[in-house]
Amino acid sequence: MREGQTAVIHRADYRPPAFWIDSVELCFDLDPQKTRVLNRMRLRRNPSMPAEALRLHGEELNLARVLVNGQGASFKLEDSHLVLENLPEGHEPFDLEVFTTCAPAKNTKLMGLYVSNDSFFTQCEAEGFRRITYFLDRPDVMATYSVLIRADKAKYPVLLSNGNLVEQGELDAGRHYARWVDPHRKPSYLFALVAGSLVAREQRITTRGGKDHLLQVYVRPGDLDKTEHAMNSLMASIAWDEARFGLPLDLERFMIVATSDFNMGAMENKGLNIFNTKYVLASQATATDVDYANIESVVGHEYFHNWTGNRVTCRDWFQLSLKEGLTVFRDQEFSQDLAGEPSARAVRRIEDVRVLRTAQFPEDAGPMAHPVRPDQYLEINNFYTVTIYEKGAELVRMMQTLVGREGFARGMKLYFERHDGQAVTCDDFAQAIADANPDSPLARLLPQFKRWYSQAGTPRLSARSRWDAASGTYSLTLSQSCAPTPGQPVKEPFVIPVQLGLLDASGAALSNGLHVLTQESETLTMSGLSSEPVPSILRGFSAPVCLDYPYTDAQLLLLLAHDTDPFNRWEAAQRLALHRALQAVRDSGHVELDAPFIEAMRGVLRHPQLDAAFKELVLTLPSETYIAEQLEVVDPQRIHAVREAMRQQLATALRHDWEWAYEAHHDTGAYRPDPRSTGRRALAGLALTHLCLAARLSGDPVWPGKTLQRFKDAANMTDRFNALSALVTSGHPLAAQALDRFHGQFKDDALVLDKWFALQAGAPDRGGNILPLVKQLMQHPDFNIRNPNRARSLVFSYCSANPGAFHRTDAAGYVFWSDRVIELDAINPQVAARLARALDRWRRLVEPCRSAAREAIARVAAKPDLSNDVREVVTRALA
Ligand code: 0A1
Ligand code: ZN
Repeated sequence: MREGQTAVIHRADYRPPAFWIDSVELCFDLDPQKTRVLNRMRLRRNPSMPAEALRLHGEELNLARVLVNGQGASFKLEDSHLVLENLPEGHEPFDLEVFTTCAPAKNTKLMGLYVSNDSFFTQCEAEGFRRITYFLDRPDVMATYSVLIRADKAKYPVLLSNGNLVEQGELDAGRHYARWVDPHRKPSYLFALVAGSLVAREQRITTRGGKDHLLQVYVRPGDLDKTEHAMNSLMASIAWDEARFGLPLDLERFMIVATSDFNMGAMENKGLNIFNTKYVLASQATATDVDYANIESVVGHEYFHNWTGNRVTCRDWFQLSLKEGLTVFRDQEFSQDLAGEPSARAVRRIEDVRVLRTAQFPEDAGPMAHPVRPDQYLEINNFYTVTIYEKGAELVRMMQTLVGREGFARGMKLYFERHDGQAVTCDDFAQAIADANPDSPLARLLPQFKRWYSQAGTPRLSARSRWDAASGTYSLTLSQSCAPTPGQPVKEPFVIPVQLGLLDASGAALSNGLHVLTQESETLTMSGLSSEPVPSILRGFSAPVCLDYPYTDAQLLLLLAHDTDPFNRWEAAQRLALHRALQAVRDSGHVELDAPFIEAMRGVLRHPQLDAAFKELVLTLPSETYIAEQLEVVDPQRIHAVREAMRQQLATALRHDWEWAYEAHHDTGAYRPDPRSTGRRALAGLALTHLCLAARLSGDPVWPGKTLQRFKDAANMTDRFNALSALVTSGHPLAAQALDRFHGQFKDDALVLDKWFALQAGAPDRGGNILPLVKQLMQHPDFNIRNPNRARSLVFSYCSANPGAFHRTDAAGYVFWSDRVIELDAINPQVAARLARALDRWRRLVEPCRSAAREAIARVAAKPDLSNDVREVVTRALA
């Protein structure tokens, strides 16, 4: 093993720590080049563990001094550990003082203490605290923190850490200090420090219990007018968690700070959440409706972690989904509750399921497939995945389905009664939910239900029906199976809650109920029916499975027209489109959409009762990635061509309907990001795209001209960006001037520039034009690969989100990918490893793509000194 490389870590090897750290006093002298960190800890031996040496984690630190109880002590430095062997015996507490320095300005990994735009930020989850000081950097070691920060006052007027500000004042030489004390014990991954020239929006609130709190959203000067939505989202989150789960805000002060250099979305540090600016800053001029919705859910997510993650945390990182799956479930419920009406809730649900199916299902079928509670990892940063988050949330959702909404709230209450202040496991959570609902199917089936945590892979749920007209008997056989995943050749049956409805031939509802499938195969029988019913299976997407039922077009059209379950209504349309797309892909790419399909789409578009948001979802074809997932051999270019041809035909055939839709929905009045107006803007945007596509074929200049005008006159970013996107995706010549104008107008707004890069890199490929454009944009003065948002907007938008352009038969896309993975790995391994995953599904690619992709992965794998992050991804891909 090379230096810095570590071995695989196994869940089965978990051992409690040999020492506890009860309290920590940290003193920071901030300097971008050389920050001094004095760390005074109070430790004691863990009485339930045999005596052994203390091994503290540390990375890229310069060690200056170690004192035990105030005396110089002997120590060793051993592969990223500070080892102390001769510590006081017995179980009395002792003091350990460690003095180190680090170099925040050189920290391009953005883990630990780093500098962004001349301010200091920290990121400690999962293992960043060890880059700040030597520590037992593991989540089951919880301590109280007192933090003294000293820094130049002019450069860093604001000094923040977790908890309460207890003292501040002036020092010599233009420096000042602040002392923060966090009253809550916490693991090191929740530590945070911020110092810089920042301003805050403030809000004082009184919560239900009569307690006063100060809420603050810190941003760079100039961005204050973009913080209102984040603050509103925070207040809504606080109110929601009290109302739905009885969980109050337990802090006097709750702070959010935004930074434009951040590896992920945001981080739930106790009382001091640090956010990617993308999930804080919004104004109608610069942010789209999607941005507004994302801010609401990420602010909610981080706030909800205050209980699910912070008050009760994870015993070890294999339990990550304990906090992430549960907190995603909570943020999804929050967004649904805020959406209000059932149809708006359904829109949220459909959006969540779309993410699950286009991102998590492929992960679960690829080389990085892992259980929601993994058994092993090389680099924990690689496990902040859609499986841990989104599939984890589906597991929690199934538990709620099995115990009911009230039963679930009862389970949560018991979970906190039992485990507040502890570091626990996924088993502990499931046990609490089951124990609070002893008569529920969950309690009865708990050991089997927990297979969802231990077995990877997406189960396949097959349904087959039989109709006996003579006796009026209908039977439905449900069977389950799950393909092998790495290290798990055989799977045991899951507990699958199947929400099931039946419709009669006229579309009227016959029945609706929950069937809990536990066997490999079970048959349900209904008698006394006068005609063969149509099944509506897996309503609301009641389990994260792949449903296989041989629906006929007639059945799907009936469901689309009449199902009372909006999810399955949408699903029926997706299946109709998917059948046609798959047929065309198999049929050498030839598509000719049939009249019944087009009429069904017209019927939805013109429907007098359906919401605009729902129509937009129905009229959006399944993604290229989702289509690809249904195929054994994937030809991304052909899939792209088929989907584009289908879009083109929908554009032309429904041209008058799109015109009507645009005219009827585009004027949404004063900007408000509520579900109704958001849906109207989304549908108007989809209409414009189709109108520009139709014009492309007919050569008619009217709609592209109108679109350009719309782009110029738009009163908000959603409308402006939708118009720009319509011109760019239809490949219209007017796109060039619109893009220039957009750049000129927003060149000083980093988040808007990200959209500008992403739109171009994600545009439909026409004759191989996207890769040269991406390369050219890499030379643009505004491009900077060190900034994760910017790297994602250009490089990821091309490699991970534009399959038709990326999978070139000349392999140039893959060569570009391997160059970028290697380049990024030297800067920021976490971001590099995410990019490395763009080729996860290479084995399914059609030749010559398959061989070329393998070669590109092998090229990365052969590079000496790869980070653990990238090494794990490429090794698994080639295994
Ligand atoms: N816990 C955060 C996600 C997060 C994880 C790792 C990070 O840095 C490597 C940053 C954030 C969340 O779920 O929001
Ligand atoms: Zn989270």
